[in-house]
Amino acid sequence: MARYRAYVSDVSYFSGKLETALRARRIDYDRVTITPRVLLDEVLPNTGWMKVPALRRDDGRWLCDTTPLLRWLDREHPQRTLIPADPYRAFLSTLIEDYCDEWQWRSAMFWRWAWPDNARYLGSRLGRELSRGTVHPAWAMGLYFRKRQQRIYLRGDGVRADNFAAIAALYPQTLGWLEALLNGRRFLLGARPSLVDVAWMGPMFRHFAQDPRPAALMAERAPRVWAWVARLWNAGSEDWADAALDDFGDPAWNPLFADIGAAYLPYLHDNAAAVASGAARFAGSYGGIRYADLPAIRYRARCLNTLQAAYRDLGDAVRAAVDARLAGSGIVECLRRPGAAPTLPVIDRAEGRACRIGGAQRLRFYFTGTPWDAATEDS
Ligand SMILES: N[C@@H](CCC(=O)N[C@@H](CS)C(=O)NCC(=O)O)C(=O)O
Repeated sequence: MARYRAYVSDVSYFSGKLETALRARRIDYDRVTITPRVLLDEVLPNTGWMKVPALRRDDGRWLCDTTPLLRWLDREHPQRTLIPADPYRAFLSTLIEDYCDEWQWRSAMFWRWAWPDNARYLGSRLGRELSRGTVHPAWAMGLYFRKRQQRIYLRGDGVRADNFAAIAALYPQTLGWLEALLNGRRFLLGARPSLVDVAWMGPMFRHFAQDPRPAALMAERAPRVWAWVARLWNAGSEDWADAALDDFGDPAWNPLFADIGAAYLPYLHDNAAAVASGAARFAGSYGGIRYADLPAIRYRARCLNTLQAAYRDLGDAVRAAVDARLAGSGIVECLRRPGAAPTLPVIDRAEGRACRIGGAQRLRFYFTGTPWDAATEDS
């Protein structure tokens, strides 16, 4: 029996991210693909939220939330670590990880759920996965989840007829960025995988490389990205621990940094302002796309605080190097501008928060899933 048990879904963004890291690092784990009952009876009471992935160690310790979890794993298992050892690369990698986790999410959900052919296929896969051990037929579960995901992550996440084409264009643009970065490199920072590769596997693996529509586009337009996804999934078979990492000096990083500065961080600031004011929804234009109705997400207000704290904690010389590399992108200004919800806790805890959930809440979660934010939160 392996030391860890990973609770995952075969189609999940963040499960794909965690499994890529575990495999690359040769950390053994048994896979448990979730059902509603496993989520309600095991994952939720031990982690405080009903999300995958979650990790249970053989000593009974539960871990969740891939961002702090990857750091926890690097501390716990010092061989084949993924987070760059030097603070300059580590900070830029963290910035990109946050962008991949939170800003690429809409694009990945869009390409999965916006067109009926892809959405029906994914609905049927999810239906099969989630109906195991329940009285619900797979087709009904699939239909339910397709409608639920479209309600929460398309319409509920600001997708409308007037921005549909612009949102659709984001993924092909991203393919172009990664295709350029992988020109002459096996991984995004050179000869070995690191945090930025794993972060990009969130959107790129379970969604873009495996959902039929975006996968066809990837194979056609970005064969290097297509090969890199498979290489990363197989990175456990290579010996790479000592290879040096590039320093983000390649100008091919510039369009990505430009999007973080022009779209993602301004969005995080507006989101934090909405959370601070108690608003449930807000509007804004990011990267030239107008979103008339976005949800205010508490977790992402914490993301802003986490990035700003990491920036503040850099030593002066490292911060100057970061500022120089990011000059002109708008990122540094956003990192220095105070956020509107500074008292919300940073995201630094991988240990699950055990919680007791009442019958009514269990029933609500069963039908609607946990909200975007955790059921319980650090304070
Ligand atoms: N920040 C979390 C996000 C985890 C997450 O959102 N997982 C999704 C699947 S990829 C989920 O379980 N969603 C549950 C739901 O939609 O009800 C992490 O990095 O692990």
